Order: sequence, then structure tokens, then C-alpha cells
Amino acid sequence: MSTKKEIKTLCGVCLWACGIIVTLEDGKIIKIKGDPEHPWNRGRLCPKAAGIIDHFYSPQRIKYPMKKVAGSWQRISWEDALDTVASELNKTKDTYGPEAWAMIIGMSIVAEGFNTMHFLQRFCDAYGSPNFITPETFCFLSGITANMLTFGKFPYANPINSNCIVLWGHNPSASNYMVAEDIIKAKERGSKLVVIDPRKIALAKQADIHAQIRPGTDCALALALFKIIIEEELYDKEFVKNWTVGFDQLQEHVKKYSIKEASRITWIPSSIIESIAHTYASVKPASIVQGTNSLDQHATGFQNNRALAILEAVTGNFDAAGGHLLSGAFPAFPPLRLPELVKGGNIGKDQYPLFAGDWTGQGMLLPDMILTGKPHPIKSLAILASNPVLTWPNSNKLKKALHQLDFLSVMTIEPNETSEMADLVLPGATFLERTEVWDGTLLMGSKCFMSLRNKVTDFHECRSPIDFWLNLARHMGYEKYFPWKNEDEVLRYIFKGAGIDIDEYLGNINFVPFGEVKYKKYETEGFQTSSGKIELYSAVMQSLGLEPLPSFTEPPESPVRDPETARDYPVILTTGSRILQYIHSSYRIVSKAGKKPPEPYAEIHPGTAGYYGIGDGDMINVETKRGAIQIKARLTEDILPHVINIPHGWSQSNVNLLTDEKSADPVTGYPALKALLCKISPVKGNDNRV
Ligand SMILES: Nc1nc2c(c(=O)[nH]1)N[C@H]1C(S)=C(S)[C@@H](COP(=O)(O)OP(=O)(O)OC[C@H]3O[C@@H](n4cnc5c(=O)[nH]c(N)nc54)[C@H](O)[C@@H]3O)O[C@H]1N2
Ligand SMILES: Nc1nc2c(c(=O)[nH]1)N[C@H]1C(S)=C(S)[C@@H](COP(=O)(O)OP(=O)(O)OC[C@H]3O[C@@H](n4cnc5c(=O)[nH]c(N)nc54)[C@H](O)[C@@H]3O)O[C@H]1N2
Ligand code: SF4
Ligand SMILES: [Mo]
Repeated sequence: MSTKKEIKTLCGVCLWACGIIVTLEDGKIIKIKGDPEHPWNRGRLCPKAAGIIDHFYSPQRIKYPMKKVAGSWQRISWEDALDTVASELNKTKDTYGPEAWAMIIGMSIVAEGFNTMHFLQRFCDAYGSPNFITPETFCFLSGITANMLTFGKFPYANPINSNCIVLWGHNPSASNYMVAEDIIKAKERGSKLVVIDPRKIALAKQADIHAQIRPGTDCALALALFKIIIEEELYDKEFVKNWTVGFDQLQEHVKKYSIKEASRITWIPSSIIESIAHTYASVKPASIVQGTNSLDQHATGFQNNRALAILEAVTGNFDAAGGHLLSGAFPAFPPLRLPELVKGGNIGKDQYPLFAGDWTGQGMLLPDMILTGKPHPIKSLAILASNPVLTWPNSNKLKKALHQLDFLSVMTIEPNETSEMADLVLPGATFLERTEVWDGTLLMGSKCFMSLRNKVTDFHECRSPIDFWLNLARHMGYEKYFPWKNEDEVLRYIFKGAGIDIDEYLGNINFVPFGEVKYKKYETEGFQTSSGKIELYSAVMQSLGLEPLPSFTEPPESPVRDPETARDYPVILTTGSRILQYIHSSYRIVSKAGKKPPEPYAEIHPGTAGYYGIGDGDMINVETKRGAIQIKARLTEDILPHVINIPHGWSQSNVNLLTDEKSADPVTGYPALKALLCKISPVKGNDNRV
């Protein structure tokens, strides 16, 4: 007789951790549906979920550890894998010191939650390496740091309750499905919608105002909005007076800007800039729903985030329903780090003191460190759940650096362009093979909750990162710091510390509430900033020699800043807009997830394409100072003329051959992936027209 059971857990294809119910029949996953009780997705799923089962059982998955021997892959046992990694790590440490080894984790490890990340960092600590690199090296942390500096906490936009939503450099219809649905609902209820994006994204077609901005000029727009809001006295005077510091300096600061100049810089007509300011400042409550990285990967990336935070503050939309909300206190998990065992600082700590440090290093410095050995050699890397050969900028340089390593281990689900370069490949467990807490804080309605992932089943010899690094630590003699005998003991330790009874929840629930959302908490708690108030003017930045108020700088490559380069490379290139069916370079093996997944494409306005003799469907050359790719042109009226948009993650047309890893942002070291210069031309003998 066959046995069937249902397990509640979380989807982990993307970051948003929707609640799912998985049906197992005789140990095989046969069905996945949305969990109607989970407060985040309330039963809904995005089209990617239709591919989960195929992805899980895909023949492309790596099933056991493999070692490269004389250029070809050989299956090895886990015991051999542990021996190999342990002996290579010891060799690196003995020859060059522990800081010659670094760990890089990818987006899917972030989706595993902070406990997993801190556990991995504990291994780095025990080994003695300060070098821990998360995807926040170019993703999200800029916004978190800017908000922490301004408010002392990170507020979450609350568009479902907004009467005015400013969607700024964000296309949730592709990248955050549930939020796109929330925005459509708010719009149906009568909310205003303003979209600031060089592309006419789906939501822009329903918007009250769409500003098609020149990539990389968002800070100039924000400064113009400040100017109108301040000079026309549209700001929240009471709130500004009682709860902020630095308004006088801000008022003085915006005097030097003009709307006309902002219009010239951003390519947005002055009348549209004015109506954005008037709509945003007068309709309450209002929220700014910003891209997770699209405003960050710029010369003014950090200042863009500061500017948006200041806009939220001066309009009194902070810690208010429909504006920006704070979560309650998060359950305290036991600390896992062992910082006392590490000497020296994480990569980039000195160059970017406000950003890089105990949590993540600035990974963009790694390729040069590997290639030059300065400020110290990096000889060995462990890469987990990431494919930097396609996802990090300047792929040619990165590949050159990876070739130079003594040892590279990669833990992944399926082979990728990075694992091909590795000495050892470890089969990673997917989200359906792991138990963990997803501690990205979520606020729905008036409740705060955290989500819990339950292991559903196993797949061949695949292992979770906790399992592997725990075993490796014990194998290397670090039992003192890793007293747990198996993963189950680690999980019990973590959950017990936070007061969660693992036996009660396992398999039964996929979220736990942890308190109510309270508005205007600052009235009783103040702000955890150095002044105790919202810091419009940042004394901390000033003390570090950084600009205490946002100002606009042209992108490193721009027709204005670098006209000489622009003569040869006249088209503006923005990269990495998300595609609903894909996750970066992965999740390409889905067969049933909605429509047929798209092939590599570059979006170009027909006017711009016509100028260069390019037709729809033509193969074109796209070239920057770093490299060239060939890709199919997709002509669309929905993109600003003179701008070309290419998503990342395709091996056959890898846009990161065109990007630059050099730091563009002086505060974070983020690269400028959203505003570069390129040239385009049809491929000779083009017979690819469709
Ligand atoms: N399906 C899917 N979802 C994902 C991911 C995925 O790979 N696939 N990745 C996840 C991750 S890790 C992240 S970081 C997020 C990313 O999420 P976001 O950064 O929010 O990316 P998008 O939602 O694609 O929206 C970016 C928008 O910014 C616009 N844009 C480009 N340059 C500029 C500019 O200079 N100024 C302005 N104002 N707009 C600009 C683009 O046209 C695009 O419409 O998505 C997450 N969700
Ligand atoms: N040009 C350009 N480049 C970009 C961006 C951009 O906007 N423009 N965006 C950047 C951003 S914001 C991000 S976050 C990065 C993301 O970059 P990455 O973190 O490198 O993202 P992926 O390509 O999804 O990761 C690739 C590998 O992770 C493996 N994997 C997936 N799930 C798991 C798992 O659960 N366990 C294990 N062990 N492995 C798993 C897959 O098999 C896959 O081969 O890309 C960045 N790259
Ligand atoms: S949005 Fe889609 S892929 Fe992401 S967690 Fe939810 S169902 Fe999974
Ligand atoms: Mo990201």
C-alpha cells in the first residue's frame, strides 16, 4: 500500500520563502501547492513553483562529490572529499597563513537564513580567516546600511496600505511576485502609482506617472524632489522638527540645485519631476518601493539609498502604516561567531569602513588580490551556491584570477561555469532537503513572523552546508568549537537558544509569529542613531570623510563625465533586470514553469536600433572597454532611446563580460552594473531575423 504525507515548508527557489505544502508518496515528491495559512503568500505561488519537482529530480543535479583528476571528473566518497578539503586548507594555512583562504556564498545561502550564514562564518573564524564574502558585496546591504545610518533601523515599505506608491528602479512583476500583486491591489483601491524606471515595465503601464530616467542619475532626481518639497514647504514640519537632525543643512544643500538642471541630467521633463514631488509629498500615506540593487550599483549608490531614506523621513512616512514599517524585536538566536580567533580584517574593511567588515567583505577586491597578492595573497577559495563566473562583473578578469588559485572547491546543485573551474565539487542540498529558519523579517498586516523550513526528503548524497562544514571542522580537529556530532544537534542548539521547540514544529508549521507591529515606536523608544534622532545630515559620514548629505556624481562611464569614451561607446548599458522564470544564472532547467523561458536578449528602442541598422531578432555585437558579446536584439518601444538593457546569467551571452568590477561607489565599493557605456552593431552576415 502506498503511503502519502503532506509536509509544510517554504519554497526556496527565490528569496521570498513562500509557504508551501509538499505531498510525498512513497518518499517521492508528487505535488506542491501554496500554503493558504502562510501569511506572506496566503496560498499563492509564482509560476516558478511549477518547475520545483522537475528541478529537484533533474538528471543534471550533482549527486555525489567529484574531484578533478588529470582534467576529468572522478566520483569520490564524502570521506575523500573531507580529506581533500582538509589537507588543502591546512596546506594554504601553513604556507601563506589563514587569510589566504576565503569563502564566497551565493544568493541561495542567504535564502537559508542567518543561522546558516553565521555557522559558515564560524568555520572561517575557527580556521582563522576573516574573509567571508556574501552576495551583499553588491546586493541589498548598501540600502540596509544607509537606512541604519539614517534611522538606526531598517524600515520595510508597506505598499499594500499606501495611497501613493513610488516604484523606484524595481520591477516586482519579475523579481518579487507577491509585492507586484499587492501593488496592483492597492492601485485598484485607488492608490496613486509613480514609476521611475528607464523601461516601461508592466506596472508602468498602469501608473499615474512614469518617469523614464537616464540610468545612473537617480540621485539628481532625488535632489530635485528635495528642492521642490522643501522650497514649497510640502514636508511634514512637525515630524521634521521633533524627530530629525540636519534639516537646516539639507535646506541649504538643495539651494544649489535646479529643476531645469535635474531635467537635463535625468532626461525627465521638469513638469514630470514637479508632479512626482507634488504627488509624493501630498498623498498620505506614501511608500517608496525600491529595487534591491538597481539603485545601489552606481557611483551614487549609497547616496541614492540615503536620499530615499531622507525623502521618507521629511514627508513623515516613517514607521507609519502604508509608509515604511519597523519589525518587532526578533527572537534572539545563540551567537555562533568566534571573532576572537581571527586576526586582521575582512576584505575591504579599511577602504569601506562603513560597509565592509565583520559581516561581509567587499568581494570586488578579490580578483585583484588573487592576481597581485596584495595586500595579502589569496590562494584558495570555497564557493557555495554561487556562480561568480557569470554573476560577478568583469568575467574575463575573474576567470583569470580563479585559474591562478591553488585550490577551488564549489558546492552547487547543478554544474555551472564556476564549478567547471573547480578542483572539487560538492553536491548541495536544495531547500527541500534542509531544515532552517528563514529569518528575513516579514510583516503582514499587523503581525511580525519568521518562517521555518522543514526538510522534506533526501536526494542521493547531497548535503546541506551545515552538515558539510560541521563534518569538516571536526575532521580538522576543531571539535572544541564544533561540539555537535551532527546537523540535528546544531539545529537543536540554534532553535533552543531562541526558545523554539523543534520537536513541536518540525513538519507541522512553517512560520511562527513574534509580536505585533506597533506604529510610531520612536515616540517611546527614540532612534538608535548617534544623535537619537533621524539623521538627515550624517555626522558619522562626515567623520569618515564621506559626504554627509547626498549629492549627485555622474556614473564613471557616462556621456557627460567621459565624452571621449562616449564617442566610441555611445550607448548606455544597464544590466541585470530580472526575468520571472529565472534565478540569476540558475533555474534554467525548468520545463513546466509557465511560458517557455526566454533566450538571451538585449532590449533596444526601435529608434536607436534603426540608427545602427539593427532589426528585431538580429544578432548584434555589444562591446565595452572590457569585452564583447553577441546577443539577439529585442526591439521594444518600452525602453528609453539610447539605452540598452541586458539581463545577466546567460553563458552564451554573458553580460558580465562587459561590466567592470572596479568600485564605483566610494562608500560601499559596489560596481556600476546599471550605467555603463557600450557600442552596438549588427553581426555581419546576419541571418537571424525573426
Ligand atoms: N525571478 C527572479 N526574481 C528575483 C531574482 C532573480 O534572479 N529572478 N533575484 C533576486 C535578487 S538577488 C535581487 S537583488 C532582486 C533584484 O531586484 P531589483 O533590483 O528590484 O530588480 P528588478 O525587479 O529587475 O528591477 C530593476 C528595475 O530597475 C530598472 N533600472 C535599471 N537601471 C536603472 C537606473 O539606473 N535607475 C532606475 N531608476 N531604474 C533602473 C530596470 O529597468 C528594472 O526594471 O530580485 C530578486 N528576485
Ligand atoms: N550584470 C549583473 N550581474 C549581477 C546582477 C546584476 O543586476 N547585473 N545582480 C547581482 C545580484 S544582486 C546577485 S544577488 C548575484 C547572484 O549571483 P549568484 O549567487 O551567483 O546566483 P546564482 O546564479 O543563482 O547561483 C548559482 C548557483 O547556485 C546553485 N544553487 C542554487 N540553490 C542552491 C542551494 O540551495 N544550495 C547550493 N549548494 N547551491 C545552490 C545553483 O546550482 C547555481 O549553479 O548576481 C549578481 N550579478
Ligand atoms: S515568489 Fe515564487 S519562487 Fe519565490 S518563494 Fe514564492 S513561489 Fe517560490
Ligand atoms: Mo541580489
